[in-house]
Amino acid sequence: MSTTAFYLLVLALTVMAAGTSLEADAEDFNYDESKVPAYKLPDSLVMQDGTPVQDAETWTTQRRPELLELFREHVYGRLPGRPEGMHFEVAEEDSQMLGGKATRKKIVIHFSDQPDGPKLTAVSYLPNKRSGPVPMFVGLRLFDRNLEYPAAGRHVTSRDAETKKNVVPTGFEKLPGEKVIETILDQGYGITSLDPADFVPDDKETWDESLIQWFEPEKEKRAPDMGKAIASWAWALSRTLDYFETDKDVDAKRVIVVGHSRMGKTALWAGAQDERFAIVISNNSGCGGAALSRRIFGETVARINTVFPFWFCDNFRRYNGRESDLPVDQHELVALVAPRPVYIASAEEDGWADPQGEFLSAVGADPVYQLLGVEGLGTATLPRVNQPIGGHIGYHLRVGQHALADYDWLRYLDFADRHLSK
Ligand code: GTR
Repeated sequence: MSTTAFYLLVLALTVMAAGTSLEADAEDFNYDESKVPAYKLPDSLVMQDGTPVQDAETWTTQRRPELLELFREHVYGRLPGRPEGMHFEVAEEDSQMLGGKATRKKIVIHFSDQPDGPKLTAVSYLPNKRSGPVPMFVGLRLFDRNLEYPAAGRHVTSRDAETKKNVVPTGFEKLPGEKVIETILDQGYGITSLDPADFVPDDKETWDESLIQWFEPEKEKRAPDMGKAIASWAWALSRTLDYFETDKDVDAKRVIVVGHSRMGKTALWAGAQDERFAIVISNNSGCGGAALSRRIFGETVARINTVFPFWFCDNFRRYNGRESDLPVDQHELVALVAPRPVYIASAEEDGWADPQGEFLSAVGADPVYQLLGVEGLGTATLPRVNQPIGGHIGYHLRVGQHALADYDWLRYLDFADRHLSK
């Protein structure tokens, strides 16, 4: 065989192998702990040039900014900051929601001074029983804002019986989600939800016909470290926090950013970058969220970049099948929240998101919390199911499937009560 023919054969085999493994069903990925490769995590407390980080000052002024840059450059991408001319409009306010218990506000966040420029609508529920500004949960798709009576976002990834494929959640299960919202309000918190469809849709076909074109209209000019969907969703959470700073009903110093699954990845990235978020909560965030990439358990970097090519920056694709070359791993994303409280939650039957890998990220972030003088997770042993643990790093492994369930919400309320004086 000639050299050219040999290379063509190798190329064809590689393409075929990639095609089969990446489009294969989730079942074909590794769920066997004994098959997790040996790996060495980057040390959060060592600078890229090898200098050890021995005090809080070095962490805050050197290592933290260095890690943020690495995540921007290699994983989530960069976006501009707060835009000039941004302004807010309370488009609707109804104080008779949920049987008179809640006020709903629809807030239009205009990203420019042009009335028909890019914008999004945030929907907030505030408890009417309040004596001052309330602490606020905020996230994307936390409830269906089109319903009169909001159902908390409980989207469950289900499995199609015939094709055996995971069905990507698009809607909300109208389960007792209302109850959760009522409980949140009864405990004195507000809740705000954004819809990605407003500004960068969670859709492979249309994501680009959006705010992305406002960030950089010319495709050819888009750098491989330009932020895409997850970066834009996180950006929008920070813009919503800009709004909270102007709302007298909201305590902008007690805002809790929370998200499930892809929006859990987003909550972590938003909270890592924007230190104004008081608490960060990642629910079943998995690959590109809390789960360690190097474990290659469940969803992999190659798979996520292939099926969702619009979530992370293009540079992240360099690590398809080369997780160990990443200059960071996800425990360092959790560590970027320190010393603020962070909660990582997993579900027992959610192998795709690698519960053990999510737990190990929390363990891996612990030394940074200790360096900063607060109690982090405090253990390296995976707790039993439904056994919340931790100090400023909270963790639980819930029984059941991939979902943002009532059990999770109740733990987040406990955690917020513990860490935010009301
Ligand atoms: C899956 C994806 C996961 C997770 C999940 C979800 O299809 O592979 O990374 O984000 O969707 O958002 O529910």
